[in-house]
Amino acid sequence: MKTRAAVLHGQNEQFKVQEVDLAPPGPHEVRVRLAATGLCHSDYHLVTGDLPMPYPVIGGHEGAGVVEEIGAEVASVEPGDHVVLSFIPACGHCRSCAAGHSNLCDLGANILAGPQLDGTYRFHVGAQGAGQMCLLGTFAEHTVVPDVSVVKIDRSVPLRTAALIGCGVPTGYGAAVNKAKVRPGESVVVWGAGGIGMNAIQGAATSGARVVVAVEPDEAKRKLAYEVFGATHVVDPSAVDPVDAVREATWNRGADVSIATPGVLTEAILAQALQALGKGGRAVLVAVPPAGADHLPISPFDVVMFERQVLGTVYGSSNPFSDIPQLIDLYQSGKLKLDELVTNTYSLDQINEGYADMLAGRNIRGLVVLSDD
Ligand code: CXF
Ligand code: ZN
Repeated sequence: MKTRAAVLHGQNEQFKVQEVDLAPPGPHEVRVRLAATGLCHSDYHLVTGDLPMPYPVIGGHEGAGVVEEIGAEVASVEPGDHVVLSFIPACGHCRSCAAGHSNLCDLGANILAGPQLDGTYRFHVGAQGAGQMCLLGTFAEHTVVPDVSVVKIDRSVPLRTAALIGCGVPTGYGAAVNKAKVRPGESVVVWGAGGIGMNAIQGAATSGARVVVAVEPDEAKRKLAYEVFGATHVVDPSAVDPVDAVREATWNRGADVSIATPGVLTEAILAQALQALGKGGRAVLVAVPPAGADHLPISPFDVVMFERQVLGTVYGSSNPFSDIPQLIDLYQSGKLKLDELVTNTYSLDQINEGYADMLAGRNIRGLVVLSDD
């Protein structure tokens, strides 16, 4: 079939919205009509090359939609089912999945390769195969993805809201809840209050953190972090030294937990996130480091003598098949804020405008609406 997609043809180019060919789903694959997709910074890393993928590539890895067709041997969903797309597939059987760490599923090794799991392309631009970001390619009206990348959800959830649970929400919320395991009374600092950081803030707040410091240069984001998502302190790092501000907010102890979520994990922010730690503090690194970054600016002596920990997390250390439905339950019971994350909506044709807004700091999450579902 023909569909429309935002295709990236080369480094530092814009997404080109164009008609593309989409092959039918193969065995263990499903075709999804997408309702909406979020504009995550990671797709912009495809533009800069911080995340290397072969071009052409269909961007997008945060989306939700309706299953239209299933390939052979698909048993988990049927046409008409509503699904959130998981940016890491979860096979359920590999050692990581079996141990309850599906975010580390062995199939995750393929998410930046381009083609589907069998090595062939579902999307073609003319005669050329086009890869799919994270096997998904949600910057498209329709896509074909592995069945282990779709999580069935209840039809009562608006799909535009559910799309956010594909990446930003579990990544940020899970960084606080699953990886840092924030405990009541702890002090948490979150670096960046964008699509990931705002969810880390709400994860820390709902876990009972006594202090939640949001370090964010943009005033509108600071205001939302404080008024809506549960930050107790907000800091403009262009006006004051954020490490000093964290010490002040924590009775000079430093943070128990420091979560780094900026669009790009620069060495300067990374150094501040580590310096803000108190004794026994846990730093949780979420953001994608720039290509070539190869060391952590923390003294091994401090790691030993103050028992500081530096932890990485991907997908908020979530298990998509259990955590995505659980996040939806939390949203439906009023315990998780999602609608407030969407700052602007766009059509697919406006996708480059959406990224310009993100880069200018105007978006928490920009959402591209792809259908009326
Ligand atoms: C990223 C992590 C690196 C691969 C692509 C997705 N996470 C969230 O955006
Ligand atoms: Zn993402």
